[in-house]
Amino acid sequence: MFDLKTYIKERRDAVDEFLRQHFSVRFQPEILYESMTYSLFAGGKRLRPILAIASYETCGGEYRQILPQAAALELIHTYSLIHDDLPAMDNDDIRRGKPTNHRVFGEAMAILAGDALLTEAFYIFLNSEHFPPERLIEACRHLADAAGPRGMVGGQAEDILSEGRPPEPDTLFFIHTHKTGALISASVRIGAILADVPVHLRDALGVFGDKIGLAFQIADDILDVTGEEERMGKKKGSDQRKGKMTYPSLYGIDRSRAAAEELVREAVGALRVFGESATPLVSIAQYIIQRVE
Ligand code: GRG
Repeated sequence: MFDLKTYIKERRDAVDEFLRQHFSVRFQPEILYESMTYSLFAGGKRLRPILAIASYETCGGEYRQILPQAAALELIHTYSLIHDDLPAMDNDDIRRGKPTNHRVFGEAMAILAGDALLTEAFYIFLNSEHFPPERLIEACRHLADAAGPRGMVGGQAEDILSEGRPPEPDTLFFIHTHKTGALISASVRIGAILADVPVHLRDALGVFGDKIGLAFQIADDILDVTGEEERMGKKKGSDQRKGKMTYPSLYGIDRSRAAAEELVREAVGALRVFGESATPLVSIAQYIIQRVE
């Protein structure tokens, strides 16, 4: 019987071990190193690396081979959280249950820690001998596209521009699919690209990634209204305080929940072609809408 908890723990430990190994070599200035590793090892779920690994395994790969690329995704995610918490953006004091990076290291160092995590991610991603260069470049191009202006940064920009405006379906969809969905979807796609599966299988995983990316952010919107602060490691109600466009603000909690569930059903449907080998991805998709943190 497949056990999601054990599956996640094993892969999460492997990603953490890779990251610890990589950051065992300290660098100067010491404070930059401390600032980067403070947020990186603050207790994130490692969802994006685990998705890349699960996608790669669904395509028949051995997960240790993709650890550098999976770890790189976590660096990009962590950079985005550090910058998102800055006073000029969401101005948050608590993240992952701890004071935010700029509250500990100051704004300048938090900005630089984010910049450094973003660039180091590409160093780690490409500094791997397991995959043929052309495959690695294709996956890396995909990652850059998802993290940059046509992906996460574009979504974050629209999120900030939309603060205080009445919620509106197209803008809300744009924000969620770009700000959060793009990197989640890219994590799944990168697993498929590196495993070098035929286009129809890649496309199936692409559909899965797009749908769970949006479902994840809808679940996050719902948690911001209904979640337990202690388990989430942050204050709830912040979306409403900041006048953010969210699914609950436009559709209410029940319709938002139904939308997330429908997206996960469609996502799981797209994986039928893989049969049993997609079991971990299917379980992760279901966990995404049931999670409490
Ligand atoms: C600053 C360029 C830039 C982008 C920021 C990801 C993002 C874009 C903002 C984060 C704002 C936010 C809290 C969004 C909600 C969904 C989300 C991405 C939550 C954090 O991801 P988890 O739950 O966090 O995977 P952990 O801590 O487990 O890694």
